[in-house]
Amino acid sequence: MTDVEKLSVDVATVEMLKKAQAEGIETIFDRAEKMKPCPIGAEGACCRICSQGPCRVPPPKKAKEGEEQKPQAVGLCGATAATITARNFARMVASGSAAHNDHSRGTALLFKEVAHGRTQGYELKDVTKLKQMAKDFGVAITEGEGEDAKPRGKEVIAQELADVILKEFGKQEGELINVQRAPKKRQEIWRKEGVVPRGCDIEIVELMHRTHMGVDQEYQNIVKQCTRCALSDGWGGSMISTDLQDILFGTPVPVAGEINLGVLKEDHVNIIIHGHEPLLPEMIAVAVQEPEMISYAQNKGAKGIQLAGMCCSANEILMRHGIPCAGNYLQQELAIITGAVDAMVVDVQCEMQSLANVAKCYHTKLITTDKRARIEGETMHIPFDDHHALDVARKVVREAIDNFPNRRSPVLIPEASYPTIVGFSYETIRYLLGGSIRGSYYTLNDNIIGGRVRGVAGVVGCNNCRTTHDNSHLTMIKELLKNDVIVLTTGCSAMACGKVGLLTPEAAKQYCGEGLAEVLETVGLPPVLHMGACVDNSRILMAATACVKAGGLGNDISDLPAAGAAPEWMSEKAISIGHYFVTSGVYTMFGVTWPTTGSELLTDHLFKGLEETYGGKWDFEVDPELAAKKMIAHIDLKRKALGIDKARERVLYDMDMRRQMEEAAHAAEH
Ligand code: XCC
Repeated sequence: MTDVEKLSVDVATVEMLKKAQAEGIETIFDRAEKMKPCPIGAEGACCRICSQGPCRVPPPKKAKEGEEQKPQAVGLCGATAATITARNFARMVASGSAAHNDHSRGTALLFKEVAHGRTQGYELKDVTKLKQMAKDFGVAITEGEGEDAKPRGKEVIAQELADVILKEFGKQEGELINVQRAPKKRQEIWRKEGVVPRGCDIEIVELMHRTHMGVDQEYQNIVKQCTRCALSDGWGGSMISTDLQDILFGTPVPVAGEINLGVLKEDHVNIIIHGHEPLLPEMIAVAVQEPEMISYAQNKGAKGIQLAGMCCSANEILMRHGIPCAGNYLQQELAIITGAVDAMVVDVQCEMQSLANVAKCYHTKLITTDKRARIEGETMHIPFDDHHALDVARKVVREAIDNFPNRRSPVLIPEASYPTIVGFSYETIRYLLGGSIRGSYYTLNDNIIGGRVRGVAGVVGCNNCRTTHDNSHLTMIKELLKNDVIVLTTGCSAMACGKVGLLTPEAAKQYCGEGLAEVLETVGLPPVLHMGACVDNSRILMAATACVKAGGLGNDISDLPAAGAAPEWMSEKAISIGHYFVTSGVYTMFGVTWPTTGSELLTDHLFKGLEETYGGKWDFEVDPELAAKKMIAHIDLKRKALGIDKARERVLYDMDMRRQMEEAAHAAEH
């Protein structure tokens, strides 16, 4: 029997795994034990893009002394390991970008309907951001110019903006408009390399075409199209969806929340929303607060309705409304195993198919809501419809309430949950650092230059059942904080942090080096800033750009003392995200496993070659502490290149230490 204590560092997860074991419920952790990953596929060295294979081309065993080294095999068509692994890597980028860009298209279509007043329940909430975005996209916010200019109505601006934005998806030539937000030097690099994305869709289609049998067979050229495609995600689809969601649902500001399975309530109707798109969750959040709905729940014997999130849908409603988060990716089955979840409502991405089986063992209704994402088995489908979104939300909530009396197995909700402060949009960080009038990232830069803050790290991404749940995130982040590196986070990593209290201002003193703690305590910020969901990694790009523009730290993202990481990544989206960070100039560290080890050539190109062009590069390290140390070493290299390495030495020695050093020097002289 598996020792469940070793599977996760999260107490709630371990408690639920024990319950699962006692009740004979199989989870992803059990399946991971039974099924080992295919070693050839794991290296990216299996080609199955035509029916003559699959061809396997793993690196040959090292020859013994005196024996001749066998060459690495090629596929039946002659495709080399470099081409095969590059194609596999590329298809991960394509799928990951597709997930974000399609999410974004959905948001843009909703935005258009809201602008025309054809939806139910939605409104244009953040008009300041609407106007800012309109300016960026060349949409006039006034009628006429100069002194005679009259303001245009928000609906008119939004209607025009929606049309411009929707064109970004199908654009065939030119450049994605958001590319202009990047530092000038970065734009020049992209243009020189010919990797500026033309549209959100075309880059994905072209990448799929190029990786078809017998098309692009030069790994560097395939990676080049990966770059265009990934940039169409980060600076395209993801950034557009973040901005539009802010306009529709409000730009996040710091709000208190709570994270972990302990947020579920035994005497309440518990509804979990799980997935990525906040469109329906926003309406469910409204429906559960309606007095008729609450009294309907009370009529069924519940004290009220508890809404909680899971995965990135959770991040979306947590940071905008403070709605509690039940957990991250590896906790989805476990939430149902509490026996207290009356409905789990899913949209798209990261929903395990096994949920249907687990739900069947309890009373939980598994409700799919997106036409693109149905789950086989005893599930219910209530399709999202933006024209009647609130009615759909009410229907979902009523299903959950009706299911409350059907609870059968003993309910066990772990006590664990932790208060958090979340909602650090890029705008909020600017405001908190610089005040409302002089809002600027310069304060952060100033502290980096002065050495109190050593650098910035974005630690993001998934959980992965091939490594101890949450452990790599937390080990890496604690090591960074100890070394005065402030951490920005999104996705499941953010939740791992929340569960142990890293998202509270009080954590600064406990976990940070002296310099960072001092800065954070002055401004009252937590040491790890929760910036949102997967698509909100675009907020990190904007924050990095703002640092560059604030001055003093070079003139491109690649000059910043910064690094990125996804220590427990598992989804294809993570590869797309990683690749747009690398080619935006960031040193990016991944953990658990690396999908191109089947080709040394390709791996070298990603880990070393790209740096010459983009100033950023991929890296891979399983040990999270060592990975953090490598990130810190990279940050120090950048500090040195900026000529600010000495400042840090000065800060690190306080008066006492300096006196001792002087005394020691004096003693040595005599
Ligand atoms: Fe999914 Fe976004 Fe990964 Fe978590 S972090 S496992 S993608 S929910 Ni983006």
